[in-house]
Amino acid sequence: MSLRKKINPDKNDIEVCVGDVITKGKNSVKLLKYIQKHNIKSILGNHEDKLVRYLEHEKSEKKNPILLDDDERSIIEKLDDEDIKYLKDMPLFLQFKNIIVLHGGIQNHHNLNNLTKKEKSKILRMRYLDSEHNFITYGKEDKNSIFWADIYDGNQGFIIYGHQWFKEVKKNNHTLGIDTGCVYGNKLSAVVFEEMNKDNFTIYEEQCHN
Ligand SMILES: [Mn+2]
Repeated sequence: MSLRKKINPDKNDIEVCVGDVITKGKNSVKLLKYIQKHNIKSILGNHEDKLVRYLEHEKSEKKNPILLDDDERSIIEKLDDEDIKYLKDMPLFLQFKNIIVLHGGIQNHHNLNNLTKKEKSKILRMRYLDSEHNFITYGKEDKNSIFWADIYDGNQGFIIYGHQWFKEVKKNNHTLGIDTGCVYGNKLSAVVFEEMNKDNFTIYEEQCHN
């Protein structure tokens, strides 16, 4: 809320979160209601994806294969139909002219308009690639691993992403990583584009406390 105060968006602005708006603090449901109330969009993060998949499995008679932690369970209990619809409607990515917002990352051979189920799952979770540019699962990276944005060639557009946090906004030629670890006591960051021009942006930041 204090970061939005600094930015002072007007009603013609489009506000977009980079996903994982829930399970990253004590006020997940409050935040979910806040962004709906203020007409803020969010693309899908892996944390929303997990809850949405859990809810899908709940419709079946079979035992739910997705295990929730205490926080996730308490969130699910508090969601109303509108919250669930908002979560289920979160898109994998949003595109504004040449600017694309997605959660994790992409590889140079990905085509955002023609993705397999497996590729969609990777886009939500991508961090590091190995020396042959293969996806590495979380925790398996080593000193030879390559962060996806460091080799992305821009063929799908200029990408704004979250998922991996950095002390400062991570700037590459064709990407901006704007998760700056608010929940870990660092700061919350936003990038504001003028006229949807990828070369005309300002970064706003708010130090997080506690
Ligand atoms: Mn994530």
